[in-house]
Amino acid sequence: MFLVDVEFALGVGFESVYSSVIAKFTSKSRSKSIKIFLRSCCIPVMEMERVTEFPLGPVDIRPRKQQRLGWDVDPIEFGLFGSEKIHGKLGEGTFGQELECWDNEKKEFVAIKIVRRIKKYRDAAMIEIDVLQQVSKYDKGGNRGRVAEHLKGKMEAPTLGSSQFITISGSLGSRRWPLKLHRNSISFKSPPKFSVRASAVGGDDSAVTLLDYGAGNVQSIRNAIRYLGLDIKDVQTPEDILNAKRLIVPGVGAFAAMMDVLNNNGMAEALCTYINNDRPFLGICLGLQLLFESSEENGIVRGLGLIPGVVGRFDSCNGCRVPHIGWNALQIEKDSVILDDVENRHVYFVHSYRAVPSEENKEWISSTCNYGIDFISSVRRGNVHAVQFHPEKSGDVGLSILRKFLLPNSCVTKKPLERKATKLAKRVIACLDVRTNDNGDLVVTKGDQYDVREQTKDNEVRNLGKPVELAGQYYLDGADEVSFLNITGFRDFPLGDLPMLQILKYTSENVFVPLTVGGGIRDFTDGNGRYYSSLEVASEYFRSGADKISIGSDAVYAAEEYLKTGIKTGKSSLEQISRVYGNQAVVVSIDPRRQYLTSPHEVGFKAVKVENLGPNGQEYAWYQCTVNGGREGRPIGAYELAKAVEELGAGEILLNCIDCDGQGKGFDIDLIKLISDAVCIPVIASSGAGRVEHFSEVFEKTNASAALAAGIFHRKEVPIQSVKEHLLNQGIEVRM
Ligand code: 1PR
Repeated sequence: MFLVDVEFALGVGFESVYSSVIAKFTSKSRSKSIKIFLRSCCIPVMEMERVTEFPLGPVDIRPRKQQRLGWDVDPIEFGLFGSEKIHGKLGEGTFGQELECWDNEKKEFVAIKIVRRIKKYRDAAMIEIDVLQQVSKYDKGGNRGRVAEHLKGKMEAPTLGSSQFITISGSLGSRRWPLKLHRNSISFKSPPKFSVRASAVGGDDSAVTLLDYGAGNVQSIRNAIRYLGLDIKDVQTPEDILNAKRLIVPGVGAFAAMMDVLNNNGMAEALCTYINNDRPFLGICLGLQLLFESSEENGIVRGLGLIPGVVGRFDSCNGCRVPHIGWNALQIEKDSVILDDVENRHVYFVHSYRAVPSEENKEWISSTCNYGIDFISSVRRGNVHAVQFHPEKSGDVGLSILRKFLLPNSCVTKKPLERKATKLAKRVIACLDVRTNDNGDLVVTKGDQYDVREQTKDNEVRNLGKPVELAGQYYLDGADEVSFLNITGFRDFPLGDLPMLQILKYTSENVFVPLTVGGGIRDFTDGNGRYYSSLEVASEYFRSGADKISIGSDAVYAAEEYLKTGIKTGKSSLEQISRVYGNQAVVVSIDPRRQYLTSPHEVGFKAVKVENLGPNGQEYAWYQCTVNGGREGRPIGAYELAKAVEELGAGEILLNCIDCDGQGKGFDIDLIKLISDAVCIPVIASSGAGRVEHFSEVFEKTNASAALAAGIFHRKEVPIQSVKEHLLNQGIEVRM
């Protein structure tokens, strides 16, 4: 065990690796020389791997907000976070994460674990790391092995304490990636000796093998596995599948993309062999669908063909909103060890495609669910399990399912059952509006009609708590989802806003219900001319633990353009992100303001007769969309916007109302009815909740699928459980 000083700053070429992560950090540092950490050479190995999947351009370095950001988030976390960002496949934890590192004495790579941060020291941070084991496994082939081999020959190992530069150049495929690291960067606080020991959680035998085929976000399942105390071994080759002790195939992304990856590298065949040999397997969502003969998601695409049947789309004509998002009940059809105790509880689904029961596949079916029709919610044969829902997002019920699969001998205490789940539940969502206050701290705030400043002399930003803490609390309190809205994202660039990414990352480690994040998702060109696509921004949010992203302003511009031209360009953030991550992952957040009218024909937008008359007795209103947190009204109504974004690929609508926000007088029923009747995707009612009765009112009078509140939860005026109990008493199904 030893300590390492860590410093970063500008100008040593390392920026070509770390992109905006370092940029943000370096801009905060007052230093003009970069000092790199962890015996420096650990980074290139992983960087090389990263380059093959998501090349980053030159770094964006500009001094910004130096004085405001302070040291609230320690730079080392940025540094490691940066490496994690680059090496998403190697592990997501910052602390507790394993990294490769060049052992100068042994002249070989070793795995290290970041144990804890010791303290900050001037412009540096000190961390403590543990050396776990030699990374001999990386020498055995696979991408990591090849990269490690490749670099070994070229790398001149650093001499500690020297002040020269080391230059490492490596190439992978046609790409060259030169790095320069400053040797002076590293100073050990105790003798640089590695104490080699086994991984804390056990070696490969205790690891869960995870097939991340790269088609989407699998961060949530990683977090859940780690939460249960297990290591993750990523599949690199078909042999890894065949050698797995327990294999999880999580399912996110599109069916065709997944099958392409599996077929092209021999993994489909390995999976069939593994499953036919009755080895422990758990498929989740797409991981269930791939077992069937084919899916209609992207035309007709063949699956593994192990279970008879075709995966088809839910039909929104029968009154059900598609995607099927939310907490639904299972009908257990046969004994399935992992689903013991689950029958009467809700689990979380998010999908538009499903397989249906038939004579041919009935021997596989362990449970079904109803959403307009009966569909297959889980299958089991021997040690092979697959579920259509997401256990990693199904709270403690889901964790218990995973535990039964991963740790079959562990004893799980049954939670006493209060009610029986029968159908899709209405969701209760806690929302955290987040922004930096005037001291540079990222805080949960809350506005009155979007004004988040106190009405005091200092006019400071209202501070209602710490984002990670509050989100964790709401999860424990029974929130069905948690949303973060980075409310100044429209003017700040989210990839420069690492605290927000950190918040998401830490929250997702302990919150096992869906997490949505919004704010600032748009294409962006920085001061150096470096272009970032909205897809990159969204990808970063997903990589940090988001299950869904929410788009505000940019969706308004996209809808305006679409309504003007009638052409779907495929280039808007909405279209791009939903194409890659699926529309269930894309929420559009609408911030409308009520505009009263005496006649519905006064404007060219859809108007409604309002229950509460306007200030001059007006009987009608249209709802004008705004951008930039309500600062600018746009020539488009909420109705027109909702219909347009549904066509462009939104999977859900978060429907705010500026007039009602923070007022505690109830949701805008006229608006929510208007929009929830107009679209076939789920609508989340937001703004104005003040009492439990407001929740039952919105579900009784409109077709909203979920209701979101902020102020009453932050101020602890109404507990989430009270809302749910009230809804149950009113005969409205909720998850308890
Ligand atoms: O435009 O893509 O950058 O996204 C910005 C996001 O930030 C949008 O989702 C927008 O709604 C949100 N936002 C921007 N400014 C504010 C603000 O409050 N000044 N917050 C803001 C929106 C609205 C709700 C709120 C409910 C419930 N917050 O989500 O939580 O109204 O509140 P209540 O229960 O206390 O009434 P972009």
